[in-house]
Amino acid sequence: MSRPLIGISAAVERARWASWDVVVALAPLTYASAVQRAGALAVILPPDPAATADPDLVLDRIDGLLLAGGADIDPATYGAEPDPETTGSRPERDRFEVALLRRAIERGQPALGVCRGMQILNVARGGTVEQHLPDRLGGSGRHREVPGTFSDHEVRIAPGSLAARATGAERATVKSHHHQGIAELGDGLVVSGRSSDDDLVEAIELPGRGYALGVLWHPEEDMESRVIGSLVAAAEEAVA
Ligand SMILES: [Mn+2]
Repeated sequence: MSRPLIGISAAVERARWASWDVVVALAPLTYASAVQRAGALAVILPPDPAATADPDLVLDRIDGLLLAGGADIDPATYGAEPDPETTGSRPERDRFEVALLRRAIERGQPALGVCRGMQILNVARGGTVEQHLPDRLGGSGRHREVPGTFSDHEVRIAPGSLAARATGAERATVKSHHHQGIAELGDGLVVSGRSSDDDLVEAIELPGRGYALGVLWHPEEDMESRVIGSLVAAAEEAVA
C-alpha cells in the first residue's frame, strides 16, 4: 500500500556540527518522525524561488503540507515595521511558505501550520502578527519560559471545530515555545483554540475549505498528540 507524502517546510539557519559552520535547510527530526509514525512519508522542503512562483511544481508531488516552526516572519510580509524583539527572519522562506499555502488552500490540499506556520496561515489570509507577546501580556512567560525548551500550558478547543477533530479533545495540555501570536485575524479564518490561563489565540482554521489548520503549539514534540496524525489522515483521504 502506498503512503501519502507530507512536505515539511525547512528552516534556513546557520548551523554548526562536526567541522562545519554553514547555512543549512533543516527541520527538527520530530516533525518527520511524527509524520512517519502516522503512516506517511516525509520530505523536507527548502525555500525554492521556482516553486514560490509556481507552487504546483511542489504541490503536484505531495499529498499534504506541514509548515513547521522557526524564525519570526519578516514584518514586511504583513505590512508592519519590525519590533526590536523580532529576529532571524528569512524573507525567502516566508514567500515560499505563503505561496505554497495559498495555493494548497485553493486546491483543497490538506495543510497544517505549526507555531510560525500558524502565523503563516494568518498572514497568507491578510492577517497580522503580534510581534512580542510579553509586551502585551505583561511577561507571564507561560508560552516560552526557557530557551531551547517547551513549556506546558492548557488550551481550550472549540467543540465541533477541525482543531477539536485534530486534537480529539476540548482541553489539552500542549508544548509551547513562542513569543509572537495573532494580532488581526486573516480573511475567513476563525479562532478554534485559546490558552486557558490568558485566552491567547492558539488555534485558527478556515471553515469549509477542507483541512486548513494552524496551531501555535508543537504537536510534533508530543507523542500523545493526534494533530499530525489528523493531517496524514486528511492526506490519505485526498489520495484515496
Ligand atoms: Mn502558547
